[in-house]
Amino acid sequence: MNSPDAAQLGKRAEQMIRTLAPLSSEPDKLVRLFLSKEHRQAADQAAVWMREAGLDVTEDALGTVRGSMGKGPKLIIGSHLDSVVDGGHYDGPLGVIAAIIAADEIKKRGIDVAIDVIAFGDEEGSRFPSTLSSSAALAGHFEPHTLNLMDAKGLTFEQALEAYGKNPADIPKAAYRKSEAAAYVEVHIEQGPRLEAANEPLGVVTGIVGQSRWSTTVRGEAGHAGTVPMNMRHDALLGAAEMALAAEKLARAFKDMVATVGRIEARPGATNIIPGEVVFTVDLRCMDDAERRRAVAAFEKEAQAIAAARKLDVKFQPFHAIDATPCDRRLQDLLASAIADLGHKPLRLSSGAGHDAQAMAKLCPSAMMFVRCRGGISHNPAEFTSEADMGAAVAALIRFIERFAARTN
Ligand code: HGY
Ligand code: MN
Ligand code: MN
Repeated sequence: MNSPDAAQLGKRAEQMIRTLAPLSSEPDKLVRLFLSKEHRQAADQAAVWMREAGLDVTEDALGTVRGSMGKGPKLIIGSHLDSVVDGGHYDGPLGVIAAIIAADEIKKRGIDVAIDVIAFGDEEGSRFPSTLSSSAALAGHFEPHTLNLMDAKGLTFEQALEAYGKNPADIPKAAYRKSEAAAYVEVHIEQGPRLEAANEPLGVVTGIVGQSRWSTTVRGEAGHAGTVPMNMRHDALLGAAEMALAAEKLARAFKDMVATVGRIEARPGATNIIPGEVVFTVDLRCMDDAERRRAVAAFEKEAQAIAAARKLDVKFQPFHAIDATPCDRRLQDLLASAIADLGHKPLRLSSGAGHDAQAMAKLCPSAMMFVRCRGGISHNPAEFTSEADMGAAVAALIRFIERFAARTN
């Protein structure tokens, strides 16, 4: 039986992407939140594909689906099924689908290697203000306070788990022992423009950016929009706006730093009321952790000065911080050799996006393969990766597994 070529692998991947695409809580945009009905449907579909590939399928206390083959320390390959609100169809699912197809092919070729294929459910943190919770559980560092986090409807993480049919007391059982995990590899769209600019379909990730995320609450004084003179106002929104611009200015001043105010809410939120309270989020990223921490401190100082000048009150509520994570050098080189075996030039590049590989790196050597995406667009319904590039990625992953197996057998 001859093995499928990259074009056939890409066609199969695209069919699977299309199968998952409609699993969304909204009819006209992709919204697939952790522990939602749509997560359940996507997890069930991934389990069907894993079984069809001959894998033994289990599901852990966070809803992570695991398809296993072989005995001994596992080569863990996976990514996430959850999406951002109004996201694209490749961010996450491509990595799960590539792992399933590759495991299927490896099994068919009779190559002796122990693999766990993983479909995580909470990488984006779109429902609860936590990210990477399911991969953190697998890597043995799930933080119990996560259980008390609330979603937009006031449901706690713990209540949502129970509604999904899980017992939070079982979370520790999801963790691998270090001796059970040989390595973790993740295939993911680049979500940036560098592979396209280099006219290369695949790249090897050298490291994943460090992140700090917090919410900032600015309190002033609500008042009548028509009767309070400008010089007597304590307008929380204008204070927040000045702080948002300060975050931008900071990021521009530091090398390789980005800062984003992605969400802002003015209360009470009426046209004719001066906002008395504003809450906004900041997402600040940098490959240099010391610089990132310096920038967070500088922002807080600047925000307090702005608040003092406007007679406002300001509070900061950090909710996510993760250090920059270098990818394992040997796995990088093995990925680069596999990509080169297919005749492509393996570009090495860092990731400005966070990934489950960051959480898994605390368990075992971890690495990532990037796949070109059109215009580098992601977290946007226009996100797109061609069948040809997906085929190249799956073929390179299969080649990587063959090299990995040869190295360890
Ligand atoms: O936000 C990120 O970096 C990732 O897409 N969750
Ligand atoms: Mn994402
Ligand atoms: Mn992702």
